[in-house]
Amino acid sequence: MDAYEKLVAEAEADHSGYWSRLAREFLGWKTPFTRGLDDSQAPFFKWFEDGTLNVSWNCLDRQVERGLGDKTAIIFEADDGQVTRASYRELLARTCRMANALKARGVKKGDRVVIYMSMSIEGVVAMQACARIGATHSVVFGGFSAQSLRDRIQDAGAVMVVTADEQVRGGKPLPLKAIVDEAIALGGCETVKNVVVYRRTGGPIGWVPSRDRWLHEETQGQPETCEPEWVGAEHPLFVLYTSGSTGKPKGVQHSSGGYLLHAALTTQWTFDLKPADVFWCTADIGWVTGHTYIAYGPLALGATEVVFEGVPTYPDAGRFWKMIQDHKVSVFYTAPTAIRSLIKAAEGNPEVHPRRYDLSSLRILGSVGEPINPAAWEWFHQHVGGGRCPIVDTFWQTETGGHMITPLPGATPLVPGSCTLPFPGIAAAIVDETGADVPNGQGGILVVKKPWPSMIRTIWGDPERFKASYYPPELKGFYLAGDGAIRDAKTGYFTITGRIDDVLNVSGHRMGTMEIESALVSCTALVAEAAVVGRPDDTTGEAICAFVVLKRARPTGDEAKKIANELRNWVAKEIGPIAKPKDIRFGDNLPKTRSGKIMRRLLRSVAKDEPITQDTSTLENPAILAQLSERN
Ligand code: 6R9
Repeated sequence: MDAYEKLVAEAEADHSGYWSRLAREFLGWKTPFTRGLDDSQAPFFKWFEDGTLNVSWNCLDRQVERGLGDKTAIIFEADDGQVTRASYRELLARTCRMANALKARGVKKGDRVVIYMSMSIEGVVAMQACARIGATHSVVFGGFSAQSLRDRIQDAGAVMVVTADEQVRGGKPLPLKAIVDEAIALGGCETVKNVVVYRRTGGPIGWVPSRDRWLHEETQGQPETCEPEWVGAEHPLFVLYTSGSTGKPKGVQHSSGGYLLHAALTTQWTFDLKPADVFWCTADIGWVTGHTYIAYGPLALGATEVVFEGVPTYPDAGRFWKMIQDHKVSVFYTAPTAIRSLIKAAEGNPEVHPRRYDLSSLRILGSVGEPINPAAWEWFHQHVGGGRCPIVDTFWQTETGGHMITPLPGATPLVPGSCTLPFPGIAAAIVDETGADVPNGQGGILVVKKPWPSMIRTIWGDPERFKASYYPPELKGFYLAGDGAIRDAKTGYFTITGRIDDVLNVSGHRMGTMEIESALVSCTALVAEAAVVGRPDDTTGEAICAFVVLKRARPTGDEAKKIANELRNWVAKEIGPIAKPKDIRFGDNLPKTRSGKIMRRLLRSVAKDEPITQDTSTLENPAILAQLSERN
């Protein structure tokens, strides 16, 4: 903790100088920067702006130059258990060939490339290849629907989509290319010149000869070297779409220099990474965790990492433990929702209990995506970590680029359920609605008082929304995270109390209630009105509960079940299966104030099957609550 305090003090004394020192230590620059933070156009902050670098050079060439060419960069385990490895030298060669292939198709610096891929070495290579030529990638999670994919392609104005024929999860092939075809057929994707397809399964797919290209044909004969495009530190490395409080997802734009610095730094410090470690982050590259802690951070440090195609429950719920054993994983980073479902599975079947496996290689455990409840923490600590591995509960967001509040293993004394203290240099604080500090022990709004290198730069194409979402005027120039938090009166430790906006967290996936509502009401044949709220769920953290008014009479019994199912499938088609409401209830109306506002706080109580104790005097139609309490 002394070392931690020292770093905190260094950052406090000279914020820009502290980050500049680390940017010089952790990254290789083509042209050194002369200035750290530029806040002249706040809240559009810039870091290391006159420096140039290349992210892929930092992740690959640099490792080869350091003598790590033969070190395994990626251990890939496919859904069916087949293992393939790529050394740093091989990863560099594959990245260069793909970069050359992209260039040959006219992709240039600043162009956007959408990546809609399975978890694979090729997925990481595609991201690195974009970085190499200065193209801005936008990875779309393979579980999103054609409609969602189309919206993202269109918003990003992508010139190319990189995809796979299919992905394999839990023994089943699932379409990817077919969904790209469907997305483009929806219209509005005229910017897309080529669709490049990685052959994963060889399953049947459609083909548009003027547009579609096989990745293996494109890369065949391409040179294994490719001069990196040296870009300014602020050059957009990627845009990643995430849910906000309105219906339209936000394209979170990240930089090259500042982002990579924090990716490398946090991977190093939060996971105390050592050269011999085998690091495994179980996230998908479609989420920010897969960007920072699979595609960039570990590679920027020359680490060996596991990349997994499949799901934790196939062929059985011992898969994670078996993989830790087989690959001698030493640092394991996963999500509370996975832990909770594996606890359930292990309780039901001793064969898949972690004690059946040799997990002695583990050194450090990590958690991300949602609050980890103390019971899950204890189980993870005891049964996975053998009571000896620190758990780093890392709080951060798509917008923050990397860890914000987290223990440092071996240093920070741990408290289950608390993400403990800010990462050195991150000015996290808790304030009230006016931006004034609240005392420890009292909850409030989580903010970050000073800019940091890996912060969101803007919302792609919508700087006004960026300002309004993250820098509301009443907060005096502090970054608004969108979460509530409380600090312990004695230790000052942070505990995140959950989102304070209309964003839900279901199995660690971020979803806007408005997004789901607009999907429901877009079913114009059936739905007149819909309101969506979250309710606590033992396994998924939060569950989606939708209250729906139909255009026809309120259904009951089997008819209600049937329509609820239709609507679930509709939402899956509009957004993706992850957005399917768990619970759909029908009413003749929704609880509204006399001025017509939906009273969501009442709906939240109804969703929880809680007795209504709140004030309902402003409610126009109190009888509706009993109706909405009926489950289908
Ligand atoms: C990395 C990631 C961000 C939201 C965030 C918060 C929740 C993430 C957490 C956590 C409590 C943690 N969250 N980590 N809550 N403890 N350790 O998950 O990014 O998908 O953008 O979600 O997730 O609510 O605001 P993202």
